[in-house]
Amino acid sequence: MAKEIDIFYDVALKLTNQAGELIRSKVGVSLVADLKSCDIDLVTETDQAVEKLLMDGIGAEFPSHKFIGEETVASGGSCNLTDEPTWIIDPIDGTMNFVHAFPHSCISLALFIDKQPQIGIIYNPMLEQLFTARKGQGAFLNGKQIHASKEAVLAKALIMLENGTSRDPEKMKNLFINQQNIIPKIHGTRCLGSAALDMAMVALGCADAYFEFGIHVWDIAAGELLIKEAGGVVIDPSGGELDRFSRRVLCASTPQLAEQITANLVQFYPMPRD
Ligand code: LIP
Repeated sequence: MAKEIDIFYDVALKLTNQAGELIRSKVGVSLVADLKSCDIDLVTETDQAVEKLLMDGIGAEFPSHKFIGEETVASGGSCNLTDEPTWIIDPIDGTMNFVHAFPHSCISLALFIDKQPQIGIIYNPMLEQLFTARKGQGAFLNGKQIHASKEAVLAKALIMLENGTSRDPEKMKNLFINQQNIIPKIHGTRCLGSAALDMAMVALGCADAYFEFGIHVWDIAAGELLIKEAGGVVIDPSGGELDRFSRRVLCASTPQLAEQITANLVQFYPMPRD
């Protein structure tokens, strides 16, 4: 199976680079964005074209493989993970950034087999940042191994915090309460506008944690393996095991830091699940 996964990885990487060229060619072009769940949840033709390029390319090489893609699910496609080899794809994570030519968007692509992540790829084509991870083989940025920080003290933590793509009043109220609770107790927060790139910063060791209520499985699928292979933890924000379809995630450099963040969070349970 290891040899097969090598082949899956090589094909995925080739297609990701092609998709990156497509994204680069469209940056700054006056893009027409359609609205999804609200006026800050955007999708462009490039999101859809990238997802099609990846799915068509992988499907041509491996016809039995399954897919969970953000834009395919948005059009009524399946969001069901089985034991079959399944690619979980966010074609452009940070579509709002892409529309504004703010250079923090990425392709997020993960392969799951028997419901376990085997490959994680997060590629920001605007800044040429290629984050990769293979199960049991470490995490890398542009081929150089990376490691999560060893930060275990909340007061010294730099935490990635997103405003999200929802206007839901209850969700926004929870976001503001958690910001008020946690910001006075830490070094600071940063917001990239992309869940996958936030997770890449934790794997890179330049941020110590990230949490968000309201993400989707395609936002976190690649980042989960990247952080775990970099030595960090990815769990449910209440402290339990990650539930990939619950639309909740907490990532941290160490279990000790994760525990302190959990103790300071007011929990929120986005519905519906993925
Ligand atoms: C989203 C980001 C948003 C973040 C969400 C998701 P999308 O990506 O734009 O900042 O909070 O978790 O990652 O919807 O543009 O692919």
